[in-house]
Amino acid sequence: MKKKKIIYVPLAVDILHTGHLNIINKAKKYGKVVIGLLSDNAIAEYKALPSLGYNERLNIVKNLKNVSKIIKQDTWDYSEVLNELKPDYFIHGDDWKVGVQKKTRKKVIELLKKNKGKLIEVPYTKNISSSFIKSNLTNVLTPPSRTSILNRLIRSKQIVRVIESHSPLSGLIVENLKIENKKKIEQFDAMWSSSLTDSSLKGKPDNQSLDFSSRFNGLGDLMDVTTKPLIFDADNGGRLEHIPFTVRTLERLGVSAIMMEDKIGLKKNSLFKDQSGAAQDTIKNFCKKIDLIKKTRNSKDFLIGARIESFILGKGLQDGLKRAKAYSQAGADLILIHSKETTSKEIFSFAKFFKDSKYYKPLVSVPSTYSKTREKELVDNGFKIVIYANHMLRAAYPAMKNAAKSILKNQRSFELENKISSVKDVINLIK
Ligand code: SPV
Ligand code: MG
Repeated sequence: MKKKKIIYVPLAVDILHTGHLNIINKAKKYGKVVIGLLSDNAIAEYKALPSLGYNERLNIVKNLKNVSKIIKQDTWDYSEVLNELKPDYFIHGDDWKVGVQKKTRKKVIELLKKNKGKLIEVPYTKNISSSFIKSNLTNVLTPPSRTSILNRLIRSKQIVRVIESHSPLSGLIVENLKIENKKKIEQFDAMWSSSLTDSSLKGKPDNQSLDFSSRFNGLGDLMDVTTKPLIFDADNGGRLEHIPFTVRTLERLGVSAIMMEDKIGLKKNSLFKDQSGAAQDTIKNFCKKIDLIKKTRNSKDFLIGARIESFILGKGLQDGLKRAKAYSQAGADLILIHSKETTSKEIFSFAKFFKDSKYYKPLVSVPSTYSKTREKELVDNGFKIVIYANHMLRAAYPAMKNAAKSILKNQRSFELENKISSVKDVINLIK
């Protein structure tokens, strides 16, 4: 008997739509349909994480009538599956002829040729793709599903890239910005709500004079118009008695993590040279706060970040490691090791011991002063999250000042026109 032909169809299937069914039904006419279901890791390399995790998507595809087999497609490189499965046909949307996947397509064609396989390209229908449907669904992203995105990103990405957003407008930049770099799409994964930039924006010092209630109001506006996850900088968390209310509000807003630092007394920004008067909390007290958040939160996807200030206060590596172990045992989900050195030596010395310890939790870095450190080095040294903690505000401030200066100098705005956004650009951003 003639062997049935094999048709390989790589798919993400985040939102099952008629486009998928058309492809699968078309494939069925050629023979046995094998779906290469893209893993969360593979998808996250090029796009935002899918709304549904791999297992949920697997369950959906498994139940489709014309699917014979499913293979986990863990990369965008199809060499392995093409060499092993040797499909007779490979089906893909024709949108990969341009853009980042162009090279992949070329390689697939070469590999198919080797085994006398054929590529079938189906016309891409813009308004039935998952991305299109998702772009219309963003405003129904409910807090629990939004909250969980950070946890999933940590599990799916080499490094989770976070940038400060101090306003809905800066949040929209983070939401929409994508660049192509070395054949990869790069974007930010999440936002940081910084005490430093929130206070500066209100013309106040970063010493908790801006209270949580005011910050939450602004945060609500930011969460309203964006969908990416957010980490909230909660300074030292405030009074123990107030923590349950803070956690409740943050979860209700859809925030994904609270980051709390182990300092007490009148708060000073950690990047100030003079830390006199700033003291570190006892391990016991700080663990009590962690424990309280753990007991108060509704969902385990609302992550507890413990920020260690030992290096900032000159206490050194051993103190930092001792605290990391205790905070991890108390229930912290993330450990931020802070530093105001100009190189990453200090934080890497910490990571060297912590990354293989049995108390390991995903490590967070804030490279404000050691800004020469590249993300790749952070990954190689065991870091999972990078927070660019103040850069959107620092970029806006000189831009605004220079614009105002130019008008004062020229007594008209004409000289500025090619240095600032057109009104049309701003209108187009907010649609
Ligand atoms: C912030 O952004 O407010 C932070 C980070 O807490 S740092 O300014 O480095 O202390
Ligand atoms: Mg802060």
